[in-house]
Amino acid sequence: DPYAHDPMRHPALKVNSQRPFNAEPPPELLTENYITPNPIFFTRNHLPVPNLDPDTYRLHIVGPPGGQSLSLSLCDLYMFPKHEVTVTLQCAGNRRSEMTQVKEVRGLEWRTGAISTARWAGARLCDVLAQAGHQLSEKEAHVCFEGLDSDPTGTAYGASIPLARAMDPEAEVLLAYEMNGQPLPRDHGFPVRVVVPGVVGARHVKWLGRVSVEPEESYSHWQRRDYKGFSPSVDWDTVDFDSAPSIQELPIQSAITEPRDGETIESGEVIVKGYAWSGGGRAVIRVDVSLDGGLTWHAADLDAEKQPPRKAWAWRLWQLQASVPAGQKELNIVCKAVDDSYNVQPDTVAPIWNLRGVLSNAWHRVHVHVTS
Ligand code: MTE
Ligand code: MO
Repeated sequence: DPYAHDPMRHPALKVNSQRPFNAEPPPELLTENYITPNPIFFTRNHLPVPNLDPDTYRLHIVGPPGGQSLSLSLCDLYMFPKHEVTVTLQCAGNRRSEMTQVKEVRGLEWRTGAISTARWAGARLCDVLAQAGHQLSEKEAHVCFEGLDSDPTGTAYGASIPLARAMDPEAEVLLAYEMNGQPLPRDHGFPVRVVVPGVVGARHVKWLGRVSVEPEESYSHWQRRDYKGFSPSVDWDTVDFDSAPSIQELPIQSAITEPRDGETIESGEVIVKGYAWSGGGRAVIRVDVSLDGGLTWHAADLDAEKQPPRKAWAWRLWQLQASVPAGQKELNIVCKAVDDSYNVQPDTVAPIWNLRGVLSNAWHRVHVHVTS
């Protein structure tokens, strides 16, 4: 059993698949803290978790022609300036289960919890690439990452990002060795993972083994044959994966975490809670909440966390306190967020349905019963 040496997991996690391990925190735990505690941070593994020895671990950085390849130990990596940044990581498949309700899709049935936030620390990728002699001048280039997890044929998890993002110090791409002040937990990439602020989870390669600069995107399955969006009319017989760009920055997203769908609440007052986040460093400027299915709207209170302009890498938690008139039998609670480019979420799922169930960001709806 290649999964026999997987780590222990927190019992509160909702498991979507045991082997490989995929799990999300229950919604009310997810928004209890701005920073997600490591043990309940959602986990998305495609393969068994590798068991890596930090003393013999080496990160291979392929140098440019005429440059210098590097083989970095953990101690070598600690010698680079340590950079810290709070980043929300979201899987492209977050909220896929809502797409399944429209029509069958292929993928794990994530609810609203394939998203979490941590304070990451490590070396900046741009500093490490510069040390190897890489420069931004390489046109149309991509930085390819390979994990040390692999399938029975020896194929490793891989992904890539554009070199321009990797080399931009303001993009804050990290080779992270700490998560919330602790060494990375094994499920989250121990000892080193990539963190690409504002970009889909799939590019944040865990158990990082190799970094190279290439003229083309990574040839990995997950870069080329997965994590792409298509029209609702495209099916598995007609899909042409080469016709769509790989997902990098994610669209505006929000979801309600409390109350739960189907819950019974008391009349008088309701507190609605949730999260909102947008890709590419775009800040969330507003979250609208409706209690009547979208006829009328209230602006939710956003948390007071700082959102640096163009570098709003982390989510905003929000809440709305509203009165529920006596006699009201039910509430159709809806939320939708707006980012600082005034991007909005689509109102329904069907027009954004796609065969892989990615990019599911329609208005989130929760139905509750009211007792008096
Ligand atoms: N890196 C490796 N090496 N193997 C993987 O399976 N999964 C990716 C990414 N990096 C993956 C990986 C995907 S799809 C996501 S969403 C994130 O890791 C999840 O990171 P997490 O498990 O720390 O939440
Ligand atoms: Mo993912």
